[in-house]
Amino acid sequence: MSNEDKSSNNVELESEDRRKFFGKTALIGAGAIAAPMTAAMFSSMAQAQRSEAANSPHVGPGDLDEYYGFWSGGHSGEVRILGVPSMRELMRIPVFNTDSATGWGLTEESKRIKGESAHLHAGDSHHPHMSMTDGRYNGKYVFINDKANSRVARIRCDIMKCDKMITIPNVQAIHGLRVQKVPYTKYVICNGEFEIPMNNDGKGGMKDVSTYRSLFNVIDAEKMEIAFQVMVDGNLDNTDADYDGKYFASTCYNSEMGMNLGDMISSERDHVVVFSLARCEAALKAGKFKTYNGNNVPVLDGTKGSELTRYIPVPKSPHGMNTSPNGEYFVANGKLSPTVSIISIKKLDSLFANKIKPRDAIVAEPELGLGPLHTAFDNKGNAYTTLFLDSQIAKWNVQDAIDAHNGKKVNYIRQKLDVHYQPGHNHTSAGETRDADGKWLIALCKFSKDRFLPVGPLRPENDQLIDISGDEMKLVHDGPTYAEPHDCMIVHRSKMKPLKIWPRDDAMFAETIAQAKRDGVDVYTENKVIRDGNKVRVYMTSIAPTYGMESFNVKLGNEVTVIVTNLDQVEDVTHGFCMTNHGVQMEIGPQATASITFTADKPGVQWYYCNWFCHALHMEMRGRMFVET
Ligand code: K7E
Ligand code: CUA
Repeated sequence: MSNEDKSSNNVELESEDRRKFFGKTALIGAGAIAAPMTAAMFSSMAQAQRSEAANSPHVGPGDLDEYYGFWSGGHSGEVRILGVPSMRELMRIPVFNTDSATGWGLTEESKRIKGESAHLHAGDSHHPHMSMTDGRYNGKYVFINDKANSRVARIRCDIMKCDKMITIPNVQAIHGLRVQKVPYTKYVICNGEFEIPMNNDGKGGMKDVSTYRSLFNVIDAEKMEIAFQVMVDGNLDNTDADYDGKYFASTCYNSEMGMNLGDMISSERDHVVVFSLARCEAALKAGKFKTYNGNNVPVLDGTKGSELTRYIPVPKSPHGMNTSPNGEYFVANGKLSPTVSIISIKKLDSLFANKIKPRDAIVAEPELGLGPLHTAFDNKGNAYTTLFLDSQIAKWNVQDAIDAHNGKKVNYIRQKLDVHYQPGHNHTSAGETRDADGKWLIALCKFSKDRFLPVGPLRPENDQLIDISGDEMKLVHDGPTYAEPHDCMIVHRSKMKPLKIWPRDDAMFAETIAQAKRDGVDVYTENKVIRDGNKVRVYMTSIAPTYGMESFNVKLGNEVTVIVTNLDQVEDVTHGFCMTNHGVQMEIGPQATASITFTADKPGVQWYYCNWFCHALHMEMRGRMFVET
C-alpha cells in the first residue's frame, strides 16, 4: 500500500507532512505498529494528499508544465528554459557564451548577430525579462544583460534563439535590466553600474573621481539600438518600470563615489533615481544632450537638480528594485539595511512638480530581516523578500506595512521561511506583470552547501521552488543550478507560441541565403562548390541520413565556408555538421540554413559527419573533404 500511496502522492514534496507521512508508513511497513491502518486513517491521509495536489510540483512523464521559466545562466553567459513547477531543464539558449552543440559563436549567423563583439567568447548574464503589452508578458522577446562585457541581447521566443546583441557605449558593466511594461515594451531599460570618466579616453584626469559617471540606458526594443542615455550622480544597480508608462526607477549603492569597499559603504543613505520618460523624450527632441567618447549616442543630463530625474534618499546600499503588480509601488531593497523602502508611484507626479520632498514619496520602510536583496509579489497584496544574511524569505503584507508605518498596531510579517542558502533574487509566477497569480515562488540561493551530493570544491547553487498558493509558504523542491543564475522569470505557457520548424525565409539566415543568391545557388535544390580566390563556399543540403554532397575538394590553406540547408520537414529532426579535427560544429534545424567558416590547414582526407542524432543510419551520415597540397 505504501508504494501505491507514493505514486499517487507528490513524491517530490519535501514538506514536514511528507516526512511525517513516510515516517508513519515506514513504521507500519516494519510492523512496529501492530494494528493495520484503519479506513478512516487512510481516507484522512488521502484527503491531505489531495489538498496538497491542488498546487502540485509533480509533473508526470509525458505531462507538460504549466509555466515556462526563463533562467539566466549567470557567468556561463547563457539563458535556460525550465519547466515550472517540475523544474526540468528544457533548453539552453547560448547567448554570450560559445556553444559547441549549436555552434553559437562559431557559425557565420551567430557571429553576424554578435556583431562587433563576435570575438568575445565569455559573458555574465543576470536579468532575463520578457517583452510586455499592457503590463502582461506577450511571448515575443526575452532580453538579457551581459555585465562582463556591457552588452544587451534579445532572444526571439518563436525560435528561442538570440537574434540581436548590442554593446552599450559610454558605460562599463550593464547590470539591472527591465522592460517598459505599459503601453508596450517600446524600450528596454538597463543600468551602467561601474562609474567611469566621461570621456574615458585615458587622457589626463583618469584618477579624478569627480569626472566619473554612471549612465541609465534606454534601448529601442524593436531596433535594438540605444535610444538615449541619462547621466546620473552615484552608480546604478537594479531597475524597474511602472504600470503607467511614465516612470523608471533605479537603485544606487555607491552614492559616495567610493573607489574601495570602505568608501562605498560609508554613507547611511544612498538613493533611488526616478526617471521621467516624458521629460527625457522631450529633452531628446529638443536636442538637450551631449555626446561622449567620439560616438553619437545622445546623453541627457539627469544629475541632481535636473528636471529629468528625482533622487529619493533610502538606506543603505539598496540593491533590488521591484514594482508591485497593482502598479502602486516601487520597492527598493535595503541590502545593508534590514528594511525595504516603499515608494508610492502615485506621489511621483507631485514629486516631479516639486510639491513634495523626495522622502515624502516613501510610504513605509518595513523592517524585514538581514540583507534584503529582492522582492516578489503575489496577487493578494503580499510581498516576498529575500534575506541574504538570514537565509530566509520574508512574506509580508504591503498594506499592513504601510498601516504600521502610519502608527497602526499591526504585524505586517506573515511568515519567514528558511531557504538553503543565502538567496539573491526570488521570483513569483508572472509576478512582475498584471497577471501575478500567487502560485509559485522561486528562491535563487547562492549556496547549496549540504543540499546535494558533494561534487568537488565547486558546488552548484540551489534554486528552490516554493508553493505560495496557501496561507503558508511551502518549500517543495531543491534545484541544483550552475554558475549563479541570479534571476529568472516565469510566464504562463498560454503566452508562448514557439515554432516547430524554421520558416525558410527566416531573418536568422537571410544574409546567408543572400550570399547564395549572389553565388547563383539555390540552397534548397542545389549542392555546389563556389571558388572565389582563396575562399571556397560549399553549399550542401541534408536529408536524414545523408548530406547532399558525399565529398568536395579544396586546396591546403583555403578559407572554407560550409553552408548546410536541412531539407527535412519533420519536427525535431535536427542535423549537425562537424569537420573532424577543425573545431567546427553546428546545428541545422529542420528547414534552416547554417554556415561555418574554417581554414583547411590539414592535408589529405578529412571526414565530416552529422553530430546531431537524426536517423538509424546517423553514424553513416558523413562525407570527405579532400585537401590537396
Ligand atoms: Cu545577482 Cu539582480 Cu545581478 Cu541581485 S543581481 S542578487
Ligand atoms: Cu543527420 Cu545525424
